[in-house]
Amino acid sequence: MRFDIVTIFPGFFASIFDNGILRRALAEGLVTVGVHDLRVFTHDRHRTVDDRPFGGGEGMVLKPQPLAEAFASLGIQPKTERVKGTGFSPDVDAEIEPRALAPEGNASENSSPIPPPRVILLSAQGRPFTQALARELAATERVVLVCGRYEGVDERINQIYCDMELSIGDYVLSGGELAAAVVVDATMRLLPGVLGNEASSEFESFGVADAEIAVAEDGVPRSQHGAGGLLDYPHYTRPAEFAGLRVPETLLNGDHSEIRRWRREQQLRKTLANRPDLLEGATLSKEDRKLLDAIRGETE
Ligand code: 6GU
Repeated sequence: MRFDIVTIFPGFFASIFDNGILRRALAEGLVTVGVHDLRVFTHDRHRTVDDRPFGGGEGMVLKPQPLAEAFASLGIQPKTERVKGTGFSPDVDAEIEPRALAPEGNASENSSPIPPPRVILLSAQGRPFTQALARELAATERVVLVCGRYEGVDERINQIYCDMELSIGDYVLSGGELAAAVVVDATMRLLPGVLGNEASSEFESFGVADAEIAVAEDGVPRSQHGAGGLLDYPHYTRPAEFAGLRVPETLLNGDHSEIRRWRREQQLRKTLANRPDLLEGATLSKEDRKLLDAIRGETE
């Protein structure tokens, strides 16, 4: 999978891609990221990327021309000219800063139809980014992320090129860079082989709910959180006693069905306390509902 990020702060991403799971995935060629400096596509002495808003008001707006040229250099056509199955021209690599690039792994040079890239504008006005959407993107060959800045991006860019406008939450960031990093992280960790500890066959169909893939071979549910799911249960590691607090006895006993029940109850408790809104969309068994009623009764 390949991400292309268009930004006026290319340096922002260095530390993000230089650490942890992302670094390993890049080094192993499981994913490729190109970071593209929008100022490269300006032609004036001051490398101007923004201008004042028509109609007046605060702040500056990203000009359409540098963005249009950035798209062209990436082989991204206007939506109306994208032909299904043709994808993008693979010779875009010449335009990409080598620093941000992993070695080309399985570049798609075969003749099979390449799905068209998803072009995403990151802005506080976007639809919410969710685990379900991360799964959708993980099944996409190529994702282009456009980082908004200032007061916004000329709306014609959104109209002409962008398949979707995404927000990472109900707060205002000073730019889309942090959001782009969030989208890349959440998406690439779902790619087969990236986390290293799951059988890739489990991930062949990305449409499955987290709950369905969350049971490990020993029958103990794995850590999980996702769309349609509950919040995760609490985790403990050694020592069994720390600062006078003992790890719950259930986790020390090795009774897997008891552990499963304990974790499910903790998930219900945590979700009820922190995200009661998730309970409406969650798949709950009869036992779950009974437990929930009991937990609700405790606090009254
Ligand atoms: Cl994607 N951009 C900005 N500027 N603010 C945000 C956001 C994105 N998502 C939440 N707030």
